Amino acid sequence: MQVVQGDITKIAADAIINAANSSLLGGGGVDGAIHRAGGKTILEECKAIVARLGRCPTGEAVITTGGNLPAKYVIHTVGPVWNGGKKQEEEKLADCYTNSLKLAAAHRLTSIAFPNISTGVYRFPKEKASRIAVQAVRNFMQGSNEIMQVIFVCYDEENFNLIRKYLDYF
Ligand code: AR6
Repeated sequence: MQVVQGDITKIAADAIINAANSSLLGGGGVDGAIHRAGGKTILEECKAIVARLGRCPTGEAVITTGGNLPAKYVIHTVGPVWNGGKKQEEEKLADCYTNSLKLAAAHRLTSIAFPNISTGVYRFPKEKASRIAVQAVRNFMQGSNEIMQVIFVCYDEENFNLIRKYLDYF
């Protein structure tokens, strides 16, 4: 596991993870940036997934190609909206990381880049979210035979410092 500060749309990984919403139709934040940089094929693929499977539930993940991005694939996961912590927000956030990695493994993808899911518009406390992110990725790696390179791509310095702290800590 590694951490960098920067823009995830510039990362040439096998897959980058998108912090989407259940509609999979795009939005602001990292979702908006990925759709803008990746072009319309990503949105078309998302619409086809919703037509087939319905909206994407919180904590789950789906995969599309990377369109015009340097990444080969985009894994779209829906983070929980923070509502005080009594609505299974922590479990759902861990599910986002675990289910994204399961999907990546199923597609034989080995380099994966994550943003700080739910820590923007969805208001998840950054400290808690960083601990959950690092623990969920570590648990997945320890429990599977997959050899994966996971990079946390933090847009802001606060998240960068927190992820760095938890990478050292665990
Ligand atoms: N690269 C990496 N990280 C980024 C980038 C980027 N280009 N841009 C923003 N971030 P948010 P959420 C960081 O709000 O909280 C959307 O409208 C940002 O600093 O993008 O999961 C969706 O459609 C923050 O730390 O996602 C949903 O409706 C982190 O990405 C809703 O927002 C996540 O912030 C999802 O909310």
